[in-house]
Amino acid sequence: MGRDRAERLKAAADRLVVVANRLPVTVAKQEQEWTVRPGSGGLVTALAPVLRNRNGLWCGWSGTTEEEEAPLEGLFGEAEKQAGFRLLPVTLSKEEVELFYLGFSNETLWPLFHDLLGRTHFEKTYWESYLKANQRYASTLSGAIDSASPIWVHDYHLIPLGGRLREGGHIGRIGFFLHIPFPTSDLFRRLPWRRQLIEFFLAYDLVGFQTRRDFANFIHCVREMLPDVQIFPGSSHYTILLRGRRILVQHFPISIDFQEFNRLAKFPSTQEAAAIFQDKYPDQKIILGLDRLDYTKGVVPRFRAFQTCLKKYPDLRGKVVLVQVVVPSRIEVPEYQAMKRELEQLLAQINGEFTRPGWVPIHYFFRSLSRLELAAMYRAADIALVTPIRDGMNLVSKEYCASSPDGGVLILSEFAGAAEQLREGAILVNPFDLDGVADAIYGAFHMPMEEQLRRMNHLRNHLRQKNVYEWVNGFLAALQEGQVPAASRSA
Ligand code: GDG
Repeated sequence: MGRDRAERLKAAADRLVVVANRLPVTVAKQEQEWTVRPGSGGLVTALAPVLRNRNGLWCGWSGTTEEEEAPLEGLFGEAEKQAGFRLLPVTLSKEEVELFYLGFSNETLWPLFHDLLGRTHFEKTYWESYLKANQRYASTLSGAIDSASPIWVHDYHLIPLGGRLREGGHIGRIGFFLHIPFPTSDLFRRLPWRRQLIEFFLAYDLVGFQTRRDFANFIHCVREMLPDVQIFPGSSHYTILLRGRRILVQHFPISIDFQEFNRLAKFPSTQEAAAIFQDKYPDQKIILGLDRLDYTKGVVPRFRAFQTCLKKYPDLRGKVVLVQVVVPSRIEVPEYQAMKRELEQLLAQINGEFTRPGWVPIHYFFRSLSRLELAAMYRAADIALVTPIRDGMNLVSKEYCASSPDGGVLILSEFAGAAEQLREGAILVNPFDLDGVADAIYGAFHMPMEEQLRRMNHLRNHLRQKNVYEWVNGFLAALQEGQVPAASRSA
């Protein structure tokens, strides 16, 4: 091998490419002028330093459509300088946004993978657009990166991307991480394109899931749909051999920047904002709900459980308040609008039933929060009520613990991926069991401070270790090595 070629390959292998549905910036048009704002959130924060160190590139949809003709080339210079890595935008057509993004991604895979068969739409045009859009991501990437660079693909919008990149001649390692749950084979089998989708998963070198349950479900589906593959279980992973290729399947529970939330919670400005917030609810314990507007987050059953609690335990009336923040999301989708209406009707009914002078049981905010507001709410809440009916992980539950150095109680759905890790310190509930959730609220209300601190310290110690940096490093190490030590392999 010539020296130049060897050097080129080394430089390419050192470079990290991340692909996600969206870029970590928001592009918007304000009064005829296009603007780019940096994005926030755990994934961006955790990946940014790695991308900076590894001459990185992040590829994703700009959020604009072809028809809008945003001058993207000239737009990202400043954002790239600030981020410290390259941004590679993919532009989708209006039709692709409807069929690929809102359609197959959010009306087919999202509900099916969250066990909601009744909400799942099976449309051939959605599937075709999904394939086409993934091809568009692949073509955009192939023209911009070296074929030897490692690539980390994120989430359900892009399952076919690895296969498409291989067809285009990519030789570097490609890993995939699924942020949402993977369903049981009984559910997955309903998908008309199930076999193709499983084959697409197996085009990667590494496939990562949030929990043990997710990867066990996936392995079960592979066994059922491709009886000829060889599967070797290990202690915390599986190795699949398919047509001479080795695919590693493992779980990597995503986490948060613990130190950042912990630090923010202790800032004087956060403590001040938290105290002002608490003063609005004198002599009441604050129960916090914070979720994107999404039917998987279980806000409607949560309201019903709170109603059950107020009926079952009248002594709590006037002494607790449920502060529910719903952050606008996918609001253009009719199902999300319907959910918002249902939620607001129920809210009016519960508040109508129980409000009395000086006390309103549910305080509802439909808006997003600044980081300071978020930190202050976490800090001020006596109880966090996190009850999704299904969730890949759920970062809110982890952020609440990191922001609660002085106690607080986490009530957590057993159907959130986070329950696998947080079961020892949290009170686990089945969100469909309204009485059970009501009892958990009552128990949390009366939990002595000593027990709160014992549980919370346990949760915080866990999250201090298992933070988002550990998650990034774990995934990238597995992607790089591509194999696990021989000792942990067994047939
Ligand atoms: C998917 C999976 C998985 C929310 N509102 C505001 C705000 N947030 C931040 C929270 C938290 C994040 O958004 C929400 O994360 P979740 O994990 O709870 O939920 P999804 O958005 O559904 O995420 C999920 C996750 O991917 C990661 O793999 O855990 O299961 O569904 O970080 O803090 N932040 C601010 N203002 C808000 O109004 N600043």
